[in-house]
Amino acid sequence: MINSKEFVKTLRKNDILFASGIPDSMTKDLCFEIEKQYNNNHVRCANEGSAIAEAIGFYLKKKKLPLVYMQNSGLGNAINPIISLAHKKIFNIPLFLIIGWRGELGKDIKDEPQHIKQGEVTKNFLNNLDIIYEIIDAKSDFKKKILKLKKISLKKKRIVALLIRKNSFENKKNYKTQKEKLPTREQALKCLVNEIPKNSIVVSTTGILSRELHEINNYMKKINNFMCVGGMGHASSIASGIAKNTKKKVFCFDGDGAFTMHLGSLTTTSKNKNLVHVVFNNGSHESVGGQKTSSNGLKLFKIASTLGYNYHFRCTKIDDVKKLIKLALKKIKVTF
Ligand SMILES: Cc1ncc(C[n+]2csc(CCOP(=O)(O)OP(=O)(O)O)c2C)c(N)n1
Repeated sequence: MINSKEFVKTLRKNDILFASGIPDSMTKDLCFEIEKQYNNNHVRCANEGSAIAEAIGFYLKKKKLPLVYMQNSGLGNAINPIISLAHKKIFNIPLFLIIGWRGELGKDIKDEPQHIKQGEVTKNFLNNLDIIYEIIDAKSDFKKKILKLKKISLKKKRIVALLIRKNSFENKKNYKTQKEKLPTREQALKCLVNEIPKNSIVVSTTGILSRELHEINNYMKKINNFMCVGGMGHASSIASGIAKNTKKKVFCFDGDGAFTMHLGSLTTTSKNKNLVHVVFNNGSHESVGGQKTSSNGLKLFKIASTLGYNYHFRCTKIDDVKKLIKLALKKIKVTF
């Protein structure tokens, strides 16, 4: 397996001195190492499109090759600035991408349904985008591949990528970013499910939250749940689409990373009087390793208020979760 420290050192030795991205579970150790070694030259982004844009900005000013890391599910967000800006037929901006290849199926490799189609089309995506790529696995000579791609990228001003297979990197560390002593997400979920009416519609976010909620609902048999297993950041808009077509209260259980990913959509979700939007703010992308979110430290309820939510509360204790969800159930305006 590849040692992340060595890998990032190699990137830096190759004069790749800026990094931006969104973390991925397959490369979690690598993502932490990038944060550590790039330090002030690393930007935690809201979504993969912004990560590409930050890198474009870096290149415009420094004329040096930037690094952008993401999971292949993030390619959807990244494609717009890639194909409409950085591509060789427009501004010809060299970028070095690292892409975690979820959904690559093989003899011994399985993955979740939301990754399968994406995994199948990832190589075609890269080909169609004219991105020159190399595949990395646990045994790859990564130093050679990084050097080769760097040379091509700078010489031809091309976007290049390393497509990372499952189990290529050592993923050894168990990180915790949460400072406050908060209840667990599972405790808070149980409390919410307990308090809301039977058959409530709940749209839940991408990652472990949906899995936990699914398990809770398996024995409580209480809610009508749509799990937004892919399309990270769109759970609240799906809830909004449902809320417009029912008089019942509709709940969205969101993560802070997902909430931040398409934050602008709050300007439309906040227009539903019957929406109750709950964000589990652990300051991190916990489902993929616990890397800090770009919104870490911000007061999300204030953002929600500015973007149109009439009632907005923050709570840190289970008793308050209980009190506030009871209150939210009585409100006839949009609640965060
Ligand atoms: C577009 C996209 N980018 C990245 C991912 C990988 N991913 C899955 S869950 C997750 C973290 C979500 O973080 P947050 O919303 O804060 O919830 P938490 O994991 O902390 O519960 C990420 C980055 C993805 N599924 N889709």
